[in-house]
Amino acid sequence: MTDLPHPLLRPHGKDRLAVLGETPLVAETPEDLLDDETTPAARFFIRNNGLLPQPAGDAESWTFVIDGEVEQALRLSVADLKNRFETKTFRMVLECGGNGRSFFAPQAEGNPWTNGGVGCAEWTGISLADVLTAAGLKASASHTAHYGADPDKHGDAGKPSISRGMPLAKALDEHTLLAFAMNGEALPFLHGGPLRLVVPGWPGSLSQKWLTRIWIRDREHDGPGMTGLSYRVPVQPVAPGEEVGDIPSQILESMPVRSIVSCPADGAVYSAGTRLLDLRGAAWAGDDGVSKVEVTVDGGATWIAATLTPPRNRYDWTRWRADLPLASDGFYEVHVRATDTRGRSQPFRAANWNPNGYGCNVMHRVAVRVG
Ligand SMILES: Nc1nc2c(c(=O)[nH]1)N[C@H]1C(S)=C(S)[C@@H](COP(=O)(O)O)O[C@H]1N2
Ligand SMILES: [Mo]
Repeated sequence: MTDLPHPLLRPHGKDRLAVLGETPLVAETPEDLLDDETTPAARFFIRNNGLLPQPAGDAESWTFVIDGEVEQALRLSVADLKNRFETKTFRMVLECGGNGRSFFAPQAEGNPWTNGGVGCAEWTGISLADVLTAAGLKASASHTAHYGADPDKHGDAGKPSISRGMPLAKALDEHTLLAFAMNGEALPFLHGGPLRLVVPGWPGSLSQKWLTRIWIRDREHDGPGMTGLSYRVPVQPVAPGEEVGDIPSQILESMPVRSIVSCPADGAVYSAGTRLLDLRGAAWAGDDGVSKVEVTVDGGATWIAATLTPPRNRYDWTRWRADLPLASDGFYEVHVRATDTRGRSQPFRAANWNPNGYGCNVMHRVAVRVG
């Protein structure tokens, strides 16, 4: 890891993210760059499945349609959204469904995310629910299907790079936003500006960027990213590396509980005689809340409870800090684990291996040296 941003990221004003793929452009945020309470756009991870679309000339006149199982199809511009609906701002976690994938053994298919396919930004926009109400849902409406302006990875503008969808219940959650601003600024192009969906707590792939269409369907959507092994996990545990063959699979919905240490960075060195470490980080848990965060320096023999900052709103992450007393100089391995409001925590070793490597929430580890 160098200190300079990657040449492909510099034009977008990005900090030193780790590039996992150049075409499509994919980059994750090192854990120690997730030390801000609100992740700045410059430090927010990037995940593209296709090429970048043409940037919009005028953001206010960007339009998208809502059609399908609605009483009245609507075509709305960003200006229409701002004028006709109530604007809301929530700070919410967006996390790639494959975050943590690189910790699976054997290596699962796909981008080798460590812990940095995640960020927590303030998103401003309109509740999708309000626009669906304006269009009027037919009794047959059951799922959404999302489309964006980006061409697929071969440059074919006729083929969606990705097109996912969700059950109506998730679409009607007021936190599911049609977002046009991030951290108080117009939504950056790289993050889907002028308009994107933000579907917090579920795989980031639902949060369609450069949004052009929401098709309301009478069944689960079957676009690219919905079928085969995409965003699906086997309904029963499989052996690591096993061919899943005919084992049925289910779509990944709420993301599992996860936590990171954002300070110190892995490999940090403290001066001899340091007897107290100030540890801090973040924790989040899909649709659920975080009930506790704990750290250990003895491989789990003893745990120290962290102090939590309450989230601002549902889907916000929980920032934590912990004072770690040290008996002597030496080498310390810190592991952090969070527990969600349903009592589920994180494993020391990646569990629930699946072919495309979703939902790995193994504990984050940082090693530090004192003296
Ligand atoms: N149009 C479009 N939207 C998209 C994608 C994409 O490739 N094209 N990638 C999805 C995935 S897999 C993720 S994890 C998030 C990443 O959002 P970000 O790049 O703003 O971090 O966008 C989602 N929305
Ligand atoms: Mo993703």
